[in-house]
Amino acid sequence: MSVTVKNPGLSELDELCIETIRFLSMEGVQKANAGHPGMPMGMASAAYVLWTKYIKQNPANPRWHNRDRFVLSAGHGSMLLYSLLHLTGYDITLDDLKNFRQWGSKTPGHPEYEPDRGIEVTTGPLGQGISNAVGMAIAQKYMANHFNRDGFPIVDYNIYVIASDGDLQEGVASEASSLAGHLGLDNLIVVYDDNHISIDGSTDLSFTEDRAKRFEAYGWKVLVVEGDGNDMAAFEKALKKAKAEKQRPTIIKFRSHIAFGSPNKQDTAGAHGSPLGDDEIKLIKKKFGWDPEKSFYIPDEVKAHMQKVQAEGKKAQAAWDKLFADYTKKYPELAAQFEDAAAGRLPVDLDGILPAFEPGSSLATRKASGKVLAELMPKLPLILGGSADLTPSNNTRWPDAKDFQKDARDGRYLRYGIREHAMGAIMNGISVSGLARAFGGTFLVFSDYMRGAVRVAALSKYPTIFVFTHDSIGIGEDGPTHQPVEHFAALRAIPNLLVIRPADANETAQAWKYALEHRDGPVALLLTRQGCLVLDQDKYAPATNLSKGAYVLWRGRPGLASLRHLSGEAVPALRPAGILPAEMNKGKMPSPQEQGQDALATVLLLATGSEVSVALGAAEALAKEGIAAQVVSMPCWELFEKQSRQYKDSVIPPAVTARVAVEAGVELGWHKYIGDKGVFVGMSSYGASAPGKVCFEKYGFTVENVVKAAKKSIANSD
Ligand SMILES: Cc1ncc(C[n+]2csc(CCOP(=O)(O)OP(=O)(O)O)c2C)c(N)n1
Ligand SMILES: [Mg+2]
Repeated sequence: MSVTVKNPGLSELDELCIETIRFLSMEGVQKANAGHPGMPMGMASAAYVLWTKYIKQNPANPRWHNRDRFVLSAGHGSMLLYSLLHLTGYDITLDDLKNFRQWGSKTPGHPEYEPDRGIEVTTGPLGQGISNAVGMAIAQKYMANHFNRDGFPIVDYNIYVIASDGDLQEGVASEASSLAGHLGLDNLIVVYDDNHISIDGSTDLSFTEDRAKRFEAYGWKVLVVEGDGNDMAAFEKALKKAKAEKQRPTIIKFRSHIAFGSPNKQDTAGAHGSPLGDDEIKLIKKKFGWDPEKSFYIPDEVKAHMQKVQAEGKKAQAAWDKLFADYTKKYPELAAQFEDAAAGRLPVDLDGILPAFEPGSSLATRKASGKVLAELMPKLPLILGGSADLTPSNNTRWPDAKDFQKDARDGRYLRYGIREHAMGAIMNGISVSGLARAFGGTFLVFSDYMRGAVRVAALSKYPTIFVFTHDSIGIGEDGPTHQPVEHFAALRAIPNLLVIRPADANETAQAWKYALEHRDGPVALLLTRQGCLVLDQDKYAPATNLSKGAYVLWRGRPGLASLRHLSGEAVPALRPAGILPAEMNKGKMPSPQEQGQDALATVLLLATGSEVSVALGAAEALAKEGIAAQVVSMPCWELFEKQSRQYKDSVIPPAVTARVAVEAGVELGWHKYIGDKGVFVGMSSYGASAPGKVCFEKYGFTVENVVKAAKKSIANSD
């Protein structure tokens, strides 16, 4: 096959490799009859050079910690990444390329997080990838400072990104890039595919600001590569400059042409998201001197050349392994910490350090969370905290926390600024770094602003911890703009996201324990602004039950004396049916059976968070009237759903159809638990501008109203 070398910086073999990448990409899309051929064709040269000459990687061990990270932020160009992965020997076969976008294939329409196959993050929702990369760069800087010692650059890698017009237009990328500039993340190199085209047509339709000046203003180094997307001499010059930069992140504004080489489709929006068509593909192949009848064809010399990446990768990792072995001898504790973190092990047993909160007092769960972090964070050096400019409200900063800044890479508290969406995406980037994890706070109502990142975390099972405080109308005077009502339901609707809304301080401690030990996806902690009574764990079921998602907290029985939390008197509570003695109140209370009581309550009161105390008050009032109410704390629906049928039936007995749910949010979802005869005490409109207590009263979160609801539900059930 004859190839004309016309591009600076490329050999004949390079040209052939690039053409192979282009053609595999367009053919994958054609075979699937869906996808995005234009971007891979336009960026094939740059991606090839980056991938084969700059990115440090070991295809035999895609998780090798010291690899460079590559993020295809323009995830619609996934065939570009899959072609590179296949040609350099990752676990993507030629058949996988032919099965692009098919059910169960390793080559989904957009890259989905698969670190064992070289997919560093899920991309496709534009703006997420480049923002994840900022988190990856932060994590690299922090860990380099933490682990590296003189002569031992254990953590020493860069983050490379290919981003498109859409990436740069998205607000999340602006937020993240602004922060990256502020933090001087010189380990971040973005190649911007400046192809002047997006779906609607020319970028002149909507995107005319000076992107170079914009990034300069963010504090980035900006380099420009002109030409047709194939001047690799100029591109390499830029890459070298970017690598040498020691103060700022770099963006290379790289002029390219969508669907490069296509006689009829190049530079058209039509090449963005539709197959080029068999005839056009033949024309392209002919133009480049390829046999138009051969498809998914990889010349032997291309195979051999691109597989050299494997040998180089093995060599690079072997050198690092040797370095790490010496490091282990010299710094055994650090090396052990590194290995624990890489294996996902926490350095301490959390049970030994979780604070216990004394019953009887009132403490906002956000404040309890702050106290938990104060105990835990000094012992968890690879967890990075932060807030989107609500630190004093979110209580996310622990007493000896140090800020992460350009001149303080040993800090691990991130000042995200008022950039919720970027915070979400950056935390995701930190959480896939392999060693570090992130949590960060904002008000629950602003979870909407970061929902895009929360969803990707859930889809990809990133272990990010989202801290959402001020979780209801209980926040009071700020009014309906700041009072979440639909947000519990909105977050619970996201599959794989554990939404935990603890009832008091001790449940909050257990929620943190669960979140930190849970590595198989993100967790959202929903915390109150206002005080919540700290429940007596000797009297009620212990907060360790939180791990089951929902549990029987207490059951009133007819004629029971006042509860201590309301009246100061101590009273025995009943152990509910189906709960084993060991799981109950440290074995102090006799079971209903032992007491000769009927095992079933008359009515169930289900509640979460700050409304659990209201439900307890109502249960007591009902008990005085001779009605046995079973109070169920339900901090995490998702965990409850994972329990056995038997357990679930013991907590919410099917035979008890009189049920009330109390939650300061919308009803959506609750019918599953309260059924047709149940009554929901919650919100059906936005809140109001008034003190929190007043809001609680006006919207019916009172003992009297819950008692009324219980009686109504009992009447419904008769
Ligand atoms: C958040 C988000 N909004 C919309 C889309 C749908 N979409 C996919 S690519 C694209 C824009 C394409 O333009 P560009 O980013 O310049 O990519 P190119 O066509 O140059 O490859 C859009 C709107 C998306 N993937 N993510
Ligand atoms: Mg474009």
